[in-house]
This record gives sequence, structure tokens and C-alpha cells, in this order.
Amino acid sequence: MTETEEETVELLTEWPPPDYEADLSDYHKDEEYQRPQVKRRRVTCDLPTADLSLARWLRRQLPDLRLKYGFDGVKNPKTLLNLSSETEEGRRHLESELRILQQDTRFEVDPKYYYILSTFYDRLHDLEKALEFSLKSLALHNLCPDALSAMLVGDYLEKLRTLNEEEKISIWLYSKLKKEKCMKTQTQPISYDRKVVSLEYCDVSAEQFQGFCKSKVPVLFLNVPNPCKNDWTREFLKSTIGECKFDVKKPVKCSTEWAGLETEGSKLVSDFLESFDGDNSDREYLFDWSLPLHGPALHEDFTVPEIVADNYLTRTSRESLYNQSWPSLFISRAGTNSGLHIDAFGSHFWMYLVSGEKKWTFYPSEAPSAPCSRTAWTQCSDRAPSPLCPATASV
Ligand SMILES: O=C(O)CCC(=O)C(=O)O
Repeated sequence: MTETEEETVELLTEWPPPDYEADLSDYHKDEEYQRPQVKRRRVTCDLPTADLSLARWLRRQLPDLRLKYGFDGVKNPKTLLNLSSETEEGRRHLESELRILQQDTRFEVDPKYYYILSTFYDRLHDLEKALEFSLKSLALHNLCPDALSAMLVGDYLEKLRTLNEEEKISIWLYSKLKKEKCMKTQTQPISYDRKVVSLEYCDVSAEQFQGFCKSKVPVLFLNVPNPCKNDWTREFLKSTIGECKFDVKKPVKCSTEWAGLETEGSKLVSDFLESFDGDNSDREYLFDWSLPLHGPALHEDFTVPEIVADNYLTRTSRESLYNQSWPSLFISRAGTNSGLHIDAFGSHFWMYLVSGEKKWTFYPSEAPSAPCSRTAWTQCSDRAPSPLCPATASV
């Protein structure tokens, strides 16, 4: 980050607090909380974004909100922020802050001011106003979204390199709002007749498979040649990745995190695998755990099936995000699930079921508001169904 970029960055120091629960119970004793500290250096518009304002407010209000709404034991700070913004109290806070912000006339030509207004309208679900202010912010940055979206990927990436953080977050917000509008206004889909097709792996050519990808038809491949050199028993997994630690994910009701999963500490893979013998109903998930990055010994044992080997992300530069992340591993006890989600970049996705049973439910991505699901069940044929259900995935 250059010095100029750094100067424009507002550091959100309020949320989450360092020691979250303890911190909140100490709130009334601590004068510091009355005057939240935002470290800034020479920024033009110093008003808080909706999330920053909400975080400051929530530090005081959370005990009362928990009493009233419960929030089902949710601990994740981002989920709490999202849930509280939807409460009557949260909306009132946002509306009154927004009124104050709009009376401020100091920043009429400052793109950051309009970005901030847009974040409030976004939180309040006033999509039209959010878009209006977001567009104004981009215009003041001399950025034209239509011209940006018409660019070739390479040119766009070049352009991004010339932008500072403030400009990038403005583009991000505008794109998100546009996407949301598109999803909400799309009423009748052209055709959702995309039944899952089951095909013998060996009968499908790469070209045919690309055709399915283009038309977004989910495919269940049968009799895929075994991509694992060894039998991935629990003992084998322990001997290759048992000593590795991973972040334990758990499905949490009401969570607004990725696929409704929240991180609950970390664990050794061997301890996790051994816990399957016990009689517990823990819904712990080793989820999307990168084999190249975290488990190279197991990665060596796996050959990505040829038909899905052309992974766009491996064509980015080595230091790019996700360049080396896949294939990744999923393991859980029977009955564990992740929630409905659209993958990052809206990318295509595949999984190979090594052992156990797994159920996937697909919805047409064009109409998330009117889902009609398609389900694919699969069961590993070379082994009796077991509570162990690892799979390897790549985009
Ligand atoms: O298997 C799962 O629980 C979800 C996998 C998935 O869709 C993903 O990681 O994006």
C-alpha cells in the first residue's frame, strides 16, 4: 500500500472487540468505550460508514438486544452486526445517523461522503438510493461502471492496479448493489429445466462437459476412475494429515457467514477423526481445507480427474488469492451440512466423493428469490456407507 492509499484508509478499530464477551460486560465501567477510537490520517470525509456506526452502537446495545432477541447464542461478530442491523432498534439507529449525515454540507464534492451514504442505504435495503449515491461516488472518482464492465479481464486487472483502496471499495459496493438489483428484479426465468444428468464418466468428452458447464446443467458422474493412489481410510488420513491443525466449522442457525458456517476454534485432524468413534452429535466440519496449502502429503495422493482439471484459478499469477487453494478436502460426520450459497466469483464447482454419502441441492443461480431445487444424491460404491464423508473439491 502506498503512503497516499494508507492515508485514505479508515481503520475500523471498534469491531470486533479484542476479547469479545468479556469486553462487552465491562462496557459500562470503561470510559474509553464512550469515545470510540478511530485511527485516521488526513482523510477528507471522516464520517463513519454504516457498519462502523453500527459497530459502535452495538457495543453498547448488545446486552439489551440479546435479552430481547436472543440471537440464538450467536457469537460471530459479523453475524451479530448483520442480525442487529435488521432489528427495529438497529434500523432506527441507522435512520437517525443517516439523517444527521445528510445534514452535513461539508463534503459535497467528496466521493467518500457519497460512498458512506450508500452504505447506510444499503443496510436499510433502499437499493435505489444506495445505487444513486454509489454511482455519484464513482462519478466523483472519475470512474464509469459501464466502461469498467466493458473492459477485457486483462485490461480491467491493469486498471485495478492503478486504483487506491477507496476507489476499489466504491467499485465493489456498486457492483454488489447492481447484482442485488438484477437478482431482485429478475422475475420470470427463461428456463429452469436443468435436471441433474447422471453420466458414465468415461462416456463424456471434455467438449460435452463444457457444454453442460455453459448451460449450467449439474452433472453427476458415475464410475469415475479412482483419483486416490491409496485407500483414504481414517488411518491413512491420520498418517498423512493427522498432525495438521484446521479451523473447525459448524453450521449455526441464523448465521450470515459463508454457507451458514462459523469457525469454532481449531483442532488436530487426528483428534477430529478420532472423535467420530465417540457417541457425540457434534456437527463439526473440516471444510474446504486446501490440500496444496495445508496437506501436501495427502495432495500428492490425489490426481484431479482430467475432465475438471482446467481450473481457471491456476491460470492467475501464483501470488493471487486462491491460485493454489484447490483441490480441497471436506470431512464430516453424517448429518452435517452447509447452507445455501453461491460460490465465490459465481464459479463452477466440482466434488469427488471419496467415501460415504452426500446430498447436494442445487438452485438455478439466476433466481435465488424463487428457488426450485434439483437434488443429486450419491453414494460411494466401493465401500459401505460410513459416517465418514470426505470429498475433494475444486472450482
Ligand atoms: O459440501 C459442502 O458442504 C459445500 C461445498 C460447497 O458448495 C462449497 O464449498 O462451495
